[in-house]
Amino acid sequence: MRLLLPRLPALRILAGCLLGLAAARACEQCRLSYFSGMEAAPKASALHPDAKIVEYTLEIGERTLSPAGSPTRVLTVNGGTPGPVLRFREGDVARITVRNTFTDEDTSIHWHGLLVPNLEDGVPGLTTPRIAPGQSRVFEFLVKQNGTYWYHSHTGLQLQGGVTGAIVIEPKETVPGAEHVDHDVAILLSDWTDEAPHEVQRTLLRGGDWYSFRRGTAQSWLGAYQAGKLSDYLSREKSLVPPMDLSDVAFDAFLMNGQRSLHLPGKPGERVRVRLVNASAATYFYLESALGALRVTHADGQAVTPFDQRRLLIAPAENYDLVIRIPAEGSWDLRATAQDGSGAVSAWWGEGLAHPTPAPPKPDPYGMNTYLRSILDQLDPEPGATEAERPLSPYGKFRAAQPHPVAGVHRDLTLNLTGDMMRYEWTFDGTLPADAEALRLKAGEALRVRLVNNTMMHHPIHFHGHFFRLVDQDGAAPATAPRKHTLDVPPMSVRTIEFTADEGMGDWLLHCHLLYHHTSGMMRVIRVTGADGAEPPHAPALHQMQTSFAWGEATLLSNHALGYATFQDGRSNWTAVWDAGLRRHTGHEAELTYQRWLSPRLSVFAGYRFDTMNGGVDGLFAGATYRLPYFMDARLSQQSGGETRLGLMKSLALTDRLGLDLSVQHGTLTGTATSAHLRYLLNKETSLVGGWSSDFGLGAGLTLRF
Ligand SMILES: [Cu+2]
Repeated sequence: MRLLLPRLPALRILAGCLLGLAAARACEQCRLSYFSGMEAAPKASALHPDAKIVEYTLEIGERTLSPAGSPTRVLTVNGGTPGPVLRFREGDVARITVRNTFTDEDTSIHWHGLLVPNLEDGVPGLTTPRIAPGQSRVFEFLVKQNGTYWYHSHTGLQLQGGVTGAIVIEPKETVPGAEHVDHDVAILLSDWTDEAPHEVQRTLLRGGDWYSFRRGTAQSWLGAYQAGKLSDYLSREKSLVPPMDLSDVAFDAFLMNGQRSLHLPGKPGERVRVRLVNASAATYFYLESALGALRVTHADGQAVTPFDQRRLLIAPAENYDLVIRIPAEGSWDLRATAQDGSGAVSAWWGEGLAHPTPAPPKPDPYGMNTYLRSILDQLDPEPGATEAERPLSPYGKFRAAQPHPVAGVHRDLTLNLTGDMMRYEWTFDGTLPADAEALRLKAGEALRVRLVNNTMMHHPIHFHGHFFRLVDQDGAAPATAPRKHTLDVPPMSVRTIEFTADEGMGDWLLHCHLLYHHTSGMMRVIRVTGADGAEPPHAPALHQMQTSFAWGEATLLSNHALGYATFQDGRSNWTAVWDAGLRRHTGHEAELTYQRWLSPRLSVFAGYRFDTMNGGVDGLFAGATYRLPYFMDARLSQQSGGETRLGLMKSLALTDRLGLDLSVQHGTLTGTATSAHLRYLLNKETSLVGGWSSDFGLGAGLTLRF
């Protein structure tokens, strides 16, 4: 066993990690010299000397504010969230100074939906130098489009913290036939949590049902039984399909322009252009108004032939322009309701009697099959089909006001949207960004991408620096297909997009705009080479995100104390577990392990065990875990000294608060041990526990999560 040690996967992987780290450092160095070379090249103001220069300064910092009602740390742009609306006219040169006033955090700003040179795209480390604390960077680019867009930090989770704002670009000339409006207002939708965003991500990674419990969408045996869906619940568990979720996180408030309710100016009979941007980190909204169907004039900044939609689904990072008319009497709202039904926020126009918009029907947590069927029906609608109760994005109604043919050589690519809900890992093609090759495309080449969503969640996919257009089901792409920067791909369905790599050489990011999916790995770099295949003047780099987190749990019962602590980095976990009797002669057992996940179902591990229970001995061990149907976990290990152990574990959600943990384990030297414990969720950190184990007997106590 001792001789085997250097061959243990743990050590080999550790060595690989260290080499990888060195390579990444070297790569960062070459990227820095590339950046300094690029910064020296002529800027937009020199290239377009006749253009008007419009300047802004954005100061990124932090303040104590109360977005959800109680004081908390908020990340701000010029002292508030959202930041100022940046207004331009098509043809201007934008010169924006971004100043980082944080004491210990980098920052960045990405211009979402704007066609800018690669260096100005704002993805730190990938396209643009990161902005260190106390430093500034001046962005300069030609504004070569019009419409509504937005900006946000692309560093870590700063978008969730509040670093965002709207961009409004007027057309160069008045558009013939454009609807006249009396007011023009930008509304930024966001989701707010008083928890630190880093803590949200840690909570998602550690697993458990805390957020779905808070949203009231947690599934359980009792809930399924009461809904008459027990057989659906069991067949889902049997085939290891995670519960469908319309959201991952539970939020404390939904906001419009940082407020829980907005009152906007306007007189009876006036018309208002509403520029809605979904700047939330993780929330899809249904937009609806008591005034009647919404008149949609632009999607993702692009003019569409105006159409009406009663309930408009807006994905994170998408934006729509609407035109509303203020009625003669009363106060009317435009309501944005979180798709999961967990909250809403409204903007109001007019004075007098309030006319609130009724809430859309709440989703049924057990209605997964109905929802999936409704998605299929909507993607392939019967002629004359009416708007669904819970509609998808109205892409079928989009007709671009101006045709935009995609030219160039076509290449086809399929990108699978993949996820491991249990470990909260979201990816493309099941590959983490660090292990993925950049997708290569020659300048001028057109790529058609089939986005195949193999998960039970919606994903809003955003491509940097380019517009793409939606190709319909049969692959035909009429020139009136809308151009978009962000596209919702519903659960278990396919959407196809195409675009031409015509915005310059360089690395461009393609990612899911659910922030916690993006940070967990649902991103890919598209590397545009020269038309002749010449490489960009820098080595491929990564848009790096924090991948390491730690958490644990300690349970103190009247008869024994047990728990674990783990440090996770990507697909690796370093874990300590312990279980010790509190009465005499009951012994203890502890393990230190390195575990590596090979697939969502399979992991291998190796470690050292300290064991004084049931004739156990100390020694090295190695083994594997495998997830069986019904989310039952099997664990097989072989220890030096001859102990072979097989364990089976299963957790049952009896109600949304009450769980039952069952385990049985057999060791060739230590015999059979069984246990059954009930857990009652008190709050995020604490549960009451009570039960029986063959090693320690009956006991009750408390679990603390940290
Ligand atoms: Cu996603």
